[in-house]
Amino acid sequence: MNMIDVSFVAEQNRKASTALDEDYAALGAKLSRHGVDIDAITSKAAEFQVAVPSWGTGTGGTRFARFPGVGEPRNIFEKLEDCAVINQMVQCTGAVSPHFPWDKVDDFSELRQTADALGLAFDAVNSNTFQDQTGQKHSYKYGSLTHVDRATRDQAVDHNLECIEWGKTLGSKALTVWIGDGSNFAGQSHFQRQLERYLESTKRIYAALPSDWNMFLEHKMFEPAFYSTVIQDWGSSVLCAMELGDKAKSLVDLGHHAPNVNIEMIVSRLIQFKKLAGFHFNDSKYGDDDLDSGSLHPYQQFLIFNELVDAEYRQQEGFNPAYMLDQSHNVTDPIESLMNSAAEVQRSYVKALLIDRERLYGYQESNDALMAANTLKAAFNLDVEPILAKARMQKGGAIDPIATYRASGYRQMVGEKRPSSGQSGSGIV
Ligand code: PSV
Ligand code: MN
Repeated sequence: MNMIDVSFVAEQNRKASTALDEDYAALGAKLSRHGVDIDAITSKAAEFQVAVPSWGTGTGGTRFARFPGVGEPRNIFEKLEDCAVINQMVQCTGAVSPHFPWDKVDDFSELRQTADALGLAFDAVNSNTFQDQTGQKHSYKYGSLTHVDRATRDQAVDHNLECIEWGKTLGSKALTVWIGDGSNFAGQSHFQRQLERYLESTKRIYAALPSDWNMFLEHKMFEPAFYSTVIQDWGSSVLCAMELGDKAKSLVDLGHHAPNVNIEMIVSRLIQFKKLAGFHFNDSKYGDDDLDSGSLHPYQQFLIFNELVDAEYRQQEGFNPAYMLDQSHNVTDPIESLMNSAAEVQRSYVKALLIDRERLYGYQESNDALMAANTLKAAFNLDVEPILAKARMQKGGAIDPIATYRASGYRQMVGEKRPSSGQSGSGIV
């Protein structure tokens, strides 16, 4: 089922198709001079997928304020409708990652059927033991999976187990575990005992994973704990993943590192040791800003994809990362930000496909630093928009997703249908 009239999208595309054909032919001619077949790259672009976080469809906020948008989704069913619009326009976001209990429903089979009808699947399920829920017996104020109190740890483990059960019904294949556990004062927590408790809890969760599932361990340097965080970096994350077993891997959220950290190198290390779970894509200036992917550091994102495409090119064993967005949209229409971000991630992938890899290896082997750097830049500097637009159009999406979405009047329509409930399942994240 399409949320926006298919003939309307076709009509919008018709207006832009002559210009696209011209641009595509020009780029095709340029690439063919370097022995690259543009149609082959477009087919790869068309296969690319990045999942959308259900919580990203609501307007985000900071700890100071949240400024709700018009027609925000009030429950997971409405979030799915918005995700279907995003996928209809960009055609590379066919899966949604749910967060529990924000997206908890009475009937998970019904939820799966609804998603099916909208042409959507479910990506990794996310547990939430960083907030207290109404009526919850034990508070997570001082931690969850690592809490000093066994009953609190049990409650957090049980929540992860129920997430797996719900995920099974939804067709998910992974559980993402991010905890806010840590400390705010030096001396507040015993680092080693705290990590021992983490391992004890996560081993119980790991034991409940179906055989074809993975467990993604997400690290984050700080926040909400500001002195120490239990899984603060990829080192702690990968050590724990190694301790747990093959199905446990490290998930890289781009905003969860110290400023200036060489994230692409972390990615390379994780690939080498078959421990790369995947990504939460976003961008950041200062910390975990959750800005739109590629909005500030498109070159960094491209360098990450250079590593990913290199692994693909060399057919690295066990390489199968999960791609997902994890952003907070405070001042934009979340649908627009998610469409734009998905396209930006896809753009990095396509540019990385265009790196002349054999030439790059040659420069690396002959210590030609300048030409190695220029080889990367040559691909990054290409305008690959015609490839992205063509891939979208061939699959029934929009040549210009933002313009088509705006012209469709979808936001105004849901604005009338969804009066504000005054609260939202997402928001200050
Ligand atoms: C934590 O900052 C995080 O990146 C985790 O992925 C959470 O699940 C998500 O944001 C939503 O709060
Ligand atoms: Mn994240």
